[in-house]
Amino acid sequence: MAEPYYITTAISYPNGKPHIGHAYEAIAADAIARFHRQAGRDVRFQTGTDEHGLKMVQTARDKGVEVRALADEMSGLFRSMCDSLDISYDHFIRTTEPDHHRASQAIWEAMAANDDLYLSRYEGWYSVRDEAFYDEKELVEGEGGEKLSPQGTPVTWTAEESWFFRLSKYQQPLLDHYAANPDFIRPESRRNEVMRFVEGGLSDLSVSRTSFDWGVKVPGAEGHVMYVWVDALTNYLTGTGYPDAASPLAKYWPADLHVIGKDIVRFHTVYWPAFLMSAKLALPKAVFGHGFLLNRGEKMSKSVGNVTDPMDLIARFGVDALRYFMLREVSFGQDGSYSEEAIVTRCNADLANNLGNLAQRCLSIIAKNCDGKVPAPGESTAIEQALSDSLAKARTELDEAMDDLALHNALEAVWSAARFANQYFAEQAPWSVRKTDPARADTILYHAAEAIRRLAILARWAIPGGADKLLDLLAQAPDARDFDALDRPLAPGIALPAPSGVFPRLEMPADA
Ligand code: ME8
Repeated sequence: MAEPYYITTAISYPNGKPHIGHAYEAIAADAIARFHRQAGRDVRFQTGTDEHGLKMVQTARDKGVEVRALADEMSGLFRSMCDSLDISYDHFIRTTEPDHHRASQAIWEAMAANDDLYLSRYEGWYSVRDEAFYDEKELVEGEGGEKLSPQGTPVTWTAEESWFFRLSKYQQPLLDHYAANPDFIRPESRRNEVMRFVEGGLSDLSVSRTSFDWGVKVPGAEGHVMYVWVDALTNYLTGTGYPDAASPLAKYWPADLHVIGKDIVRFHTVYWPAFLMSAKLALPKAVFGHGFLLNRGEKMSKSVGNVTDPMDLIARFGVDALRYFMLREVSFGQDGSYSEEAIVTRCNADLANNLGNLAQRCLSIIAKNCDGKVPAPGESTAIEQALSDSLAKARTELDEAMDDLALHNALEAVWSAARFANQYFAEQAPWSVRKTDPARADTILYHAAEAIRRLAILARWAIPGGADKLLDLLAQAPDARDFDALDRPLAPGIALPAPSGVFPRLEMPADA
């Protein structure tokens, strides 16, 4: 039986349209999910929208619409963005769904049964933008002397009756967990930050609100809805059928990987494991906090007017180019910058001029000179062995890089073999060898086609559309596209469809 692998993205606030940061996270998590599927694992990949909380209530009020209507409309846009980006989610969760309310109430009751919830009064600072409570000592001063959260968002003084979670009780268990599981929080820099924060002491956490009713009702406490992060984090469990232990999805818990952005690492590595310990549930195996995507090095903001709609980039460059750029150009875990010129430069070099060009030239010679059939190779030489070795090395390095979640290095490993294959083709020049030694030309064309096949399989998790087109052009069956097919060489004699271009050359923007 295939080993289960459960991977999730954060669930996005549907208080506005998706932006490029949301697209980036979905692409990165999708690439990891597809990699594990290609490796033969039983993958479940979940994404979705986080629809409760004060931010949603206030945005709806400002727009003069019902909060449910806002959630419905925007959640639909997030789902279509995922579809347009070839995101292979198995489930798109919405926290307004009844099964999610049931799961959130179940974890609440489990925490209560462990004596970790008590009624008291909250008085302190709250940032609606971050949906987060802050200690006085964490606040910073704004330009006009006003108090701001450490993320630079406005805070308001809040005082209301609230249920509290005994977070303080979990300080030592959390530190013990981090120490025993060095890979629980990645990358390393974020792990250090979290450990320092927890070592500094944890206050109990206010986990219910009474000033609005858009949320999951607290069981047995009239007038209280859960603090949005309690229900939001529980989405990962809802997706595995919780609290139904007999659900066929229960095998996916604990999650193998939560992919999230750097701004919400604390929620996922302090609050979430503490809630799970309290409810006596297993902890996710790993949380990865990726960096932020910046527009030409600048933070995106509505006031600067540099918020990019991912749908515009897809329309302009195509899905493969956008996916390839984001995965290859950003060091996964660090902030990355994008611009139209950088996308064009990177994708033309690696997709159009390298892999695409190799495929185009090799397949059109086969179509013209070999009757459209994969030619039979004759005896190979040391250079063919070197080509095959470079592809085998790419596979090993790909596995190692993916173990470290170094997505950019994983692609670099594959493209290093692609460069070798291109050089092989250019130097062996089958179009000219054909005039004097047709059998040798067939050998070269065979090995080039086999290299394209292996490269397409090695790159498919990152650029599924283009890789599948290449494999279609090589007449490869759907069950011959996973990593185990790397060792089953191309069969000579099979008929190939008429070749066509796979990675178009992109045009530089006019003002570049
Ligand atoms: O935080 N670059 O939702 P969200 C890269 N609902 N990633 C970015 C980004 C950027 N410029 N801006 C945001 C929430 N993100 C909560 C999550 S999970 C139980 C609840 C990332 O819509 C951000 O870090 O504000 C987060 O991982 C995701 O987009 C959704 O952000």
